[in-house]
Amino acid sequence: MWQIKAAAAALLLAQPTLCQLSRCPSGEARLGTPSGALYAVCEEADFRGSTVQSLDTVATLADCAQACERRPGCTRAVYDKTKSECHLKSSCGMSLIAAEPQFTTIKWLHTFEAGEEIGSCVATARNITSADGSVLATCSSADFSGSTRETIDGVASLDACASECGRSASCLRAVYHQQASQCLLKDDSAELQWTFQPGYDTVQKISPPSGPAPVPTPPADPVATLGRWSEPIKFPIIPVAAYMVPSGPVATKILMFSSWGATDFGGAGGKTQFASYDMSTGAVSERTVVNTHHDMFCPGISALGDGKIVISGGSDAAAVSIYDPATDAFTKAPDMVVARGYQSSATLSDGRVFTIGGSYSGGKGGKTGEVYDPVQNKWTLLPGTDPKPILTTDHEGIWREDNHAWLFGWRNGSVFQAGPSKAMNWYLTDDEGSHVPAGTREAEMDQMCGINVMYDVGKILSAGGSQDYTDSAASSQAHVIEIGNVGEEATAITTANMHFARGFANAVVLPDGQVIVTGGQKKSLVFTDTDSVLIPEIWSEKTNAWAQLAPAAIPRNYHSVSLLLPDGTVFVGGGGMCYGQKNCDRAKDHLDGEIFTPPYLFARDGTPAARPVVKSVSAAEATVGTTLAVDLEGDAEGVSFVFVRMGSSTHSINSDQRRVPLTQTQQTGPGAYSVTIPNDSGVVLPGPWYLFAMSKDGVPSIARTVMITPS
Ligand SMILES: *[C@@H]1O[C@H](CO)[C@@H](O)[C@H](O)[C@H]1NC(C)=O
Ligand SMILES: *[C@@H]1O[C@H](CO)[C@@H](O)[C@H](O)[C@H]1NC(C)=O
Ligand SMILES: *[C@@H]1O[C@H](CO)[C@@H](O)[C@H](O)[C@H]1NC(C)=O
Ligand SMILES: [Cu+2]
Repeated sequence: MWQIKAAAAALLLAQPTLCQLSRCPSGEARLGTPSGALYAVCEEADFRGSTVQSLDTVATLADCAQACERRPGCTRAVYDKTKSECHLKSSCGMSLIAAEPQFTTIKWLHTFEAGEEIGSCVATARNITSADGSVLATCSSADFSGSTRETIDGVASLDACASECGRSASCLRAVYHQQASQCLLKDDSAELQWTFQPGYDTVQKISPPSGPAPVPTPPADPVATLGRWSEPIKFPIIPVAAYMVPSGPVATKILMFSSWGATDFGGAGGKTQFASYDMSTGAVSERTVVNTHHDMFCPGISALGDGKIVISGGSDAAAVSIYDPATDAFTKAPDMVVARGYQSSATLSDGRVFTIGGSYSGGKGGKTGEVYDPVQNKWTLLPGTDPKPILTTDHEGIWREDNHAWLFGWRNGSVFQAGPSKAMNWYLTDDEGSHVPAGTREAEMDQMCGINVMYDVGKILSAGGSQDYTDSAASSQAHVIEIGNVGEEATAITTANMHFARGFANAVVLPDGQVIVTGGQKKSLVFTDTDSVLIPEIWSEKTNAWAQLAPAAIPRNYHSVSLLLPDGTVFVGGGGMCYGQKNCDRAKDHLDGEIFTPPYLFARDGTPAARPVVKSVSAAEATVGTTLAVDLEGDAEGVSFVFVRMGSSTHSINSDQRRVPLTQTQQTGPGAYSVTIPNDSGVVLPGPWYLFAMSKDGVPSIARTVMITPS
């Protein structure tokens, strides 16, 4: 017996070290292709996970990158230089591991468009020593946009253009235009912009160094503009829904759930598979919640003023479960008056929870609103909250038309419904309840499963979605919706379109007010990964524009989630759950997540940005209108503060998150601030909030948890 064990142990020891890596140990290098695709390169590493295509006689790593670029959906590959093989990897079940020296991994980072500014050479770079002895660095597929001092015609090659610049003492930079055989000696101006431009090559004199430094600002590391993704994190279930566990002083745990099965749903299963992820330790655990007899697939989720989470309806359509973060336990609440699935719910200014719609489950049509009062532990139907005004038009009918309303709790117990219907409405929850039209979003279509988030007080960004729930081309349209007094018309103004149409995408508001949209597909088609958009986009009110970020590794479409984490990063996970569907393809089940570190957490050179550090907050619980004393490390001048409500996410709905800048702030000493919470429970809703300190450069601290109790 002992001998067998020893033999097994020896065998294990003999395995090559396959240790999983969270990032490249040797430091990532960059590799660009002539058509503008930029890859991160890691030496002596491999991707564990299935290979979708192996190519042999691939001469160089650059050829391997181009092979990946040509294959739709390829974002990662491994090059084996001893065998000259290129292995294109599938996006499922990948992890970065240490490997023998002959293996090199490449990971797609970005594809530059013509005219887009570059911080380092994307395609081939080499050094040329010109006839007069000066050394010039060349970069292909690049241009310096900016004024030209002299145009020399009839120049046969890039090398000849380099010689022209080399022998002119005043030339620091030049551009070679291949088609026109022209060498353009550029003005020595700091305004020159280095851009990606096929058909052009640039030269820059690097010696003798003459005059001012050739490049006006040091090149930015791509992570400083694109952000960076973690390696995928595996879970025992598909995170179809997820929420932050409100705990203090800093939240560390995400709870996520699927249905009665880890990857399977159908019928009323009477239980739910949960998993948790602890960010502080990386620990993943698994549990089955049976005591509430509730299959929580497709529910409404809302946080209460004491941090408990109300999960209502879904596959067991009348059932309600309440999660208590203090005990990590679930209890059964009374059934809803109306059974529902795919309704959404919103916390109200007085601490109650409103829900409406949800014909997917528990019978079709007539899904009038109702409220849950946590004090009385009771649901009350509001007969005056007719769901008809929120209906979309869907080729599958009412079953889909009252799903996933975009609900925002507001002043005086009201709820603003911003979509997905073009019609917007106010729902009032006093007495029998009532509703008031709030205007129309001028949109090309209803935006079912579009994103919607209150990124500032009374300001909502919405985007994407599709006319019909499924089998429907998605929209790239985006709106800024502003609300004021309860019952008044809202204004909805179109902002820039996203670069990609997206159905089933997710959105997170960052503490600086920018919104990151991840995932989604160009045509909404449930349980598929066709036309997936791997590239996230970030929107800012200041620029009114969207910028593309580093692509994720894994498609995140129907049944995916996103959450803002207390360290200012973004958790994205899930997608799939096709059990029982026609042509169910299990390759589309994503039992994993990824964490995105946005550009604001990087300095220009790619190192971590300096964050303010919160040492203490005077209270872990507060009511609106009160003042918190916040102590920061060091002198910490010019710091501002912001509240972001902790999120819950499923089916592109996150009615818990919202951002409120804390403008009544005073510095009271070195690193000491007094921060007053706006005295408005319709804005600062009851429930768990992240308190972020923001440096004057816009870098967030790690957030402290502050529970806003109903006043
Ligand atoms: C060109 O020369 C510079 C300065 O010696 C060096 O840093 C750089 O790596 C060289 N580039 C290439 C592509 O060889
Ligand atoms: C709140 O709503 C009730 C009923 O609609 C109304 O009577 C009351 O004046 C409102 N209060 C405020 C502060 O708007
Ligand atoms: C907040 O406003 C309410 C009335 O709207 C008022 O009664 C209360 O005193 C205010 N609280 C603070 C701290 O200003
Ligand atoms: Cu669903």
